[in-house]
Amino acid sequence: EDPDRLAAFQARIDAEEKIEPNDWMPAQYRRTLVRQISQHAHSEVIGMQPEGNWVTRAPTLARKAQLLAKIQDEAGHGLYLYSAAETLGVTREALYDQLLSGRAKYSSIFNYPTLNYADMGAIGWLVDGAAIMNQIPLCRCSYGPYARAMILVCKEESFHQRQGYAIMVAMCRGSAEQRAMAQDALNRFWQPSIMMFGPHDSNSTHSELSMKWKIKRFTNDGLRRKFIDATVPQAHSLGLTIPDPDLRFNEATGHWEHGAIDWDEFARVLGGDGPCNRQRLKHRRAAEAEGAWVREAAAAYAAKRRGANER
Ligand code: FAQ
Repeated sequence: EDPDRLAAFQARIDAEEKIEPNDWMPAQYRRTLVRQISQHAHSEVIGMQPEGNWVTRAPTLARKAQLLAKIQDEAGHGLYLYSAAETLGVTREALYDQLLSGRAKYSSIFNYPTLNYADMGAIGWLVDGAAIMNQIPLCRCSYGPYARAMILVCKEESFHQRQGYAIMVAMCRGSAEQRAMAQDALNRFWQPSIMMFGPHDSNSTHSELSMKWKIKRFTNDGLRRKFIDATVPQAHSLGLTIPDPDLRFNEATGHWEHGAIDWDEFARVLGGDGPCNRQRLKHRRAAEAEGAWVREAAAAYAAKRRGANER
């Protein structure tokens, strides 16, 4: 690529200018954004499934309505993000095909099962909590359409996080059995949640360039640390124990330090061999096939309307 154009592009990034769809951009900047935004969209779409598991078994009508609203928000985020990706010249159908064929990644977290209702609390509190920690800085991403999409998404995620924490509070104030369910949910979701931030910086392939181009504003370890610092006191105020015997507060740095992360498990999940990978994709493919008639009917109706307008 022309060095003068690259230098001018970097100067715009350094000056905090937003890059817009019709602006010149390096091919790799475009590729990185398509990859990250589409993986993010796929995560929202697949991310509906773990919670969908509990819609028919929510304990009260109000809790069912809240859960449905949250899941609908996730569908909306997915659609919004596919639209942001489309501004980079890729079609939604092509991205969807990558997901359904298993070529595209989506967040590792959604390959874990939801075994009890407290998991709805743990997902809101931890998974949405981690998602916001990662996504607030994305509101300042150098690519305009992604940055703007993140503003609405973050507002909704922050409501999701609060509803999750409220479920945890209710469970922890409940019976001994409910407190045990809350602890069990934390035990199962803690490690997968801190894995959401991705590999350590030393193993992160894309971080260096993404930081230089201000697609990412913080590194994976930087965000993981912010998340752990925010979440440990919340666990303590719930009366719960973080399932990490090596977790220590470092007085000198003012940060919590976590024990080793099971990167072998992370690699297995990314490689398609996590507890629910197959189930998640199977479900998504079935939904795609069963919804074909709706898309066909909508397309036929649109064509008919166009015909009527032309007459
Ligand atoms: N899972 O070089 P890096 C939500 C991949 S929030 C799967 O560090 P990068 C809301 C990575 O793609 C969840 N794959 O990569 C919700 C790359 O693979 P590739 C979604 C992972 O991009 C809540 C390779 O490893 N949020 O859905 C993961 O610089 C509740 C090397 O890694 C976003 O997507 C992982 N955890 O940093 C919904 C946020 N970590 O592409 C329902 C936007 C890494 O070379 C219920 N994304 N990989 O084959 C990002 O900020 C970044 O893409 C990172 C990874 C931080 C995820």
